[in-house]
Amino acid sequence: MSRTLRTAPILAAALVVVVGMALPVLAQKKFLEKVRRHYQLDATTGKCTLCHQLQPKEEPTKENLNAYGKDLAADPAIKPALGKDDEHKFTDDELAAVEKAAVSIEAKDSDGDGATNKEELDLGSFPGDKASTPDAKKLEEYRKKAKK
Ligand SMILES: [Ca+2]
Repeated sequence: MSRTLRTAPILAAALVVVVGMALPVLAQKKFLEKVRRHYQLDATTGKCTLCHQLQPKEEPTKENLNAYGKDLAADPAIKPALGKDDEHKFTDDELAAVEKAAVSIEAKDSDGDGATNKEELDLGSFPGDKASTPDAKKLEEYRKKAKK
């Protein structure tokens, strides 16, 4: 085997890594981090599909936001953080705007499944997916506690 043939797969792999890093699709990863920390989300809901409706291998973009992602993007509080495509350039204020928008839509039921966004985030279901709802009993207990 020639030297060129042996190094080709390595070069190809390196190229995939470089191209992968350059894609703007991860621009809003910092948004997710912010929301994940605020609600102390675990790996179940603290991921891209919190705000995006994704087909297998599909990357999160502003075109495939789910109901919760759309409400978040439409909230006036998030404005300062929108329109940037480099996650490294978000200021603390801009990221605080994302958190503010998330809090501002807490009482909404984005996916229309009967549980508010906050209830879903606190109970570990997806606020943007109608098929994902909090356990009825847990939701009842949660609401009783919230009233106290
Ligand atoms: Ca809901």
